[in-house]
Amino acid sequence: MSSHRAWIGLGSNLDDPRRHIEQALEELDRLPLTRRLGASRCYVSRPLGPRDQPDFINAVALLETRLSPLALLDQLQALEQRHRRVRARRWGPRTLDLDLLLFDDSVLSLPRLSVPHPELTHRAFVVLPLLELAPTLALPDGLRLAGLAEALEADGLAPLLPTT
Ligand code: ROI
Repeated sequence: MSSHRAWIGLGSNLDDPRRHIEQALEELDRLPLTRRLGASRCYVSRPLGPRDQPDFINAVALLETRLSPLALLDQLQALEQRHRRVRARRWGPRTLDLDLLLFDDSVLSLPRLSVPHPELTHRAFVVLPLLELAPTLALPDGLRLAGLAEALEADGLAPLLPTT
């Protein structure tokens, strides 16, 4: 079975968000047939969508996995459930959101899964953590993420200082 590189976006804005993100980063490393190769810092970001909700903590992780994209998606959704994710309303607050952002250079358009993540290029809280980990990263169509960063920078995003 060949191994793949998968980029995961993490987000949380409920119930001690930083703890959810840090715990999820460890859990990603324990998924079957998977190890975590890296993670960005945690960033605090203003909510996109409805503004009457707490700020988010966002981060990005790079995995090496021998799971297929859909098997990985199943694992990510099970992990979200273990954090008692509740989908009270569309674009509302959540304890843990895990998005499969990129999977090798795959382009997938399946009922359950679109890769690259369709909103990826519009979201500073995804693009800037990705660039922190991989400054030369490009999308399957060749678009370099570094070229997007400037337009997104005014977006209310700041890295958190590490806790000791
Ligand atoms: N806003 C921010 N800043 N970060 C997120 O992870 C995030 N996730 C979402 C919505 C509600 C769209 N807004 C977000 O799903």
